[in-house]
Amino acid sequence: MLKSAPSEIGIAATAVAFVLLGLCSTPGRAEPINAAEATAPASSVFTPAPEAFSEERDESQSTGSKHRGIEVISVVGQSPDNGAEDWVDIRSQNRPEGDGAAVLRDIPGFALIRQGGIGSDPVFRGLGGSRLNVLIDGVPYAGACNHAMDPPTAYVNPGEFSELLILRGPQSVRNPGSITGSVDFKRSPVELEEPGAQVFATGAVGNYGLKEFSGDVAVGNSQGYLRLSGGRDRSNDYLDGSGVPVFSRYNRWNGRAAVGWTPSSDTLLEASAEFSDGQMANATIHMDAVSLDRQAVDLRLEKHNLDSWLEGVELRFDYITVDHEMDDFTLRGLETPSPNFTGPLNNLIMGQQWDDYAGRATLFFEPVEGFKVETGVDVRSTEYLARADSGRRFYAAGTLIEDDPIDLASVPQNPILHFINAGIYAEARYAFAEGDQVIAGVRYDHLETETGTMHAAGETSSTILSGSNQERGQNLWAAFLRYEKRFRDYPILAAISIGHAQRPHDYWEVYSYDAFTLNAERNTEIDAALYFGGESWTANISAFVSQIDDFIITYNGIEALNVTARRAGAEALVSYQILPGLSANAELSYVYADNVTFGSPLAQTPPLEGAVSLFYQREFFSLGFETRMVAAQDRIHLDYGNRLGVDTGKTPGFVTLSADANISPWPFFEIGIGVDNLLDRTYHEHLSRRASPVPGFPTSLAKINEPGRQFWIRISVDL
Ligand SMILES: [Cu+2]
Repeated sequence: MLKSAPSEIGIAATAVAFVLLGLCSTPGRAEPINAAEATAPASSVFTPAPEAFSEERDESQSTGSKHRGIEVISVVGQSPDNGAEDWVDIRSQNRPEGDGAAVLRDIPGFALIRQGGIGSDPVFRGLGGSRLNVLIDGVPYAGACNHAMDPPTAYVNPGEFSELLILRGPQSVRNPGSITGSVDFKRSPVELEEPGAQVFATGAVGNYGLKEFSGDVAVGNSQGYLRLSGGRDRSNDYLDGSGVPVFSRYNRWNGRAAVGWTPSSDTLLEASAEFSDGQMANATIHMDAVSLDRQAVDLRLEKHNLDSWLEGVELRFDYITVDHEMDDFTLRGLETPSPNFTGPLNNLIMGQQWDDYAGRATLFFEPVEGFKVETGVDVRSTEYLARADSGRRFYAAGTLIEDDPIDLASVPQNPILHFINAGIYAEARYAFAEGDQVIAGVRYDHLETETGTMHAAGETSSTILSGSNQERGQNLWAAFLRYEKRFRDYPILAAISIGHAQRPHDYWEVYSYDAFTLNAERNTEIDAALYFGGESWTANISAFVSQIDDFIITYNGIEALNVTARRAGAEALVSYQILPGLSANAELSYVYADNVTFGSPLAQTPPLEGAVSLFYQREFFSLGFETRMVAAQDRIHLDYGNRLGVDTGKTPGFVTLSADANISPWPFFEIGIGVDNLLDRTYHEHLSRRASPVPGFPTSLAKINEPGRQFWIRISVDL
């Protein structure tokens, strides 16, 4: 309907002109104000202060500005703690949620690698997998599938989480191996002074049979609570912009129960259990996820305000087990032989189990005012087991004469890999002048890797991997130093840091790429960030340069090797309040990366990307409009990549449009309607995985095309 190029260019040009008009008309209009006094108008997608964020949430949300569906929140006016940590309000996202990766997609610097309708791999500044630490409410997550069908974000049902903490680069040592940074999906704390309830529920429907529901209910009083949360999502196969179906159907559910005891306002003892499962069609390999059966237990004790010098103590224990199965017949159906067919038809099922035990103890000190220390120890045991079975049906002239059915349950689990990691760290921050602080940390980990007998191709081959039946101990270090300055006469917060982090081989590299002997990656990175919060203008700009020694790359899908990588890049988000209630936002992110060892571009680097959006809000009504512009990527290294994907060719650029409208007649209720890919463009992301043939689906696709035009409606209730 709206498929003609002129209309697309016209709309995009109007949006760009709108922003440029704003850029040109008010040079230097942002009159310097005292940073401490900058409140509501000082806005950015991110806020750097978690404590202030929770307490001042209502005020900071009233800025009336959104970018790509995420609430724009005051930054410079917040409390000076934790300056370079970025916080995002997940609950402000007024669109279908998908999983955790879909939340990250809208944040500058993040890209997704799609493999179907859900379960995309998040990538930050071109690096994903275990180079991006993903935590779910403080618990580090990995995944069970050796094809990475279940990245950590696949275990996030966004409706249950309220905030997202983003750390760029190796700027924290709370967790090991933060090569490109970390993200932590946080649940909202239960705060019930009087007997009562906290309720958040959301539901969305959309094209392609999309149905989502999630809820989070806590009942209790000042002494404790019971919290129940969970959700259910499903979708049929989507169509790309040309109407071609992409094998991408999924359904999944999760449920969690938590009991909390809060005998005082600074004490929390909580126990929780979570269950989830799902099925996901996968358009990138010859199998689909048919089971992702997870059970998780979390126990935590938090006690704060203990003493004048000992601020608090936190103890955590976590257990996660995932039983994953993937096969080539449940979702795509058994192959039907032609009437005269004679011969065998084979089927395959693979199972992988991931068992994770993690414990940590953290102490918080404030020996003198302005000097805060956090120190902790953590131990984590991660074990993988695998098995596979094949079935065979033999036909003579189209008639089944022999059937050897699949029976995975009768195949014993093979313990293939066991990691045990013990770490100790300390982070300290010293505020030596109003708003100025130095933050530093150091961390040491000892990792033991023990392998069993690992067979190639996920236990389907008799070939034994060279890394089998071995033991290896590695000592790994991380450290960083950051300086933050809040200017007194200008609403500016600036930060610069140098950091180092080391990451050993992960499960996927050891098992799928036989990379047991590879060296650990060592990233040394300089990061800079600048937040500006004027009356009309706000900006959030971050940049980095990095060298990664012994960076692990893959070749041709079977081999992995260490190289030297150099990267530099930046993300910028600029927002301008054109009129009361009307704001424009512009965003840009870029990474330039080289494989120094090969003298080539670093494979799997995302292209230059920008977005321009307009947001209008009047009383209980709001409208948003966005243009996303992605440049072509011709800096490739053919057949090289990482465990998530390889470069298969250059990718053209594209432009997509989306729009949404929201009505919130009462503060606790919101209904939104929207359309993504408004012009029904056919396109794929550069980091898309290679498409795999699926019976009954067009075989012409080389890469996984993104969904075509999709309408959606979403209702949310927050009591
Ligand atoms: Cu799998």
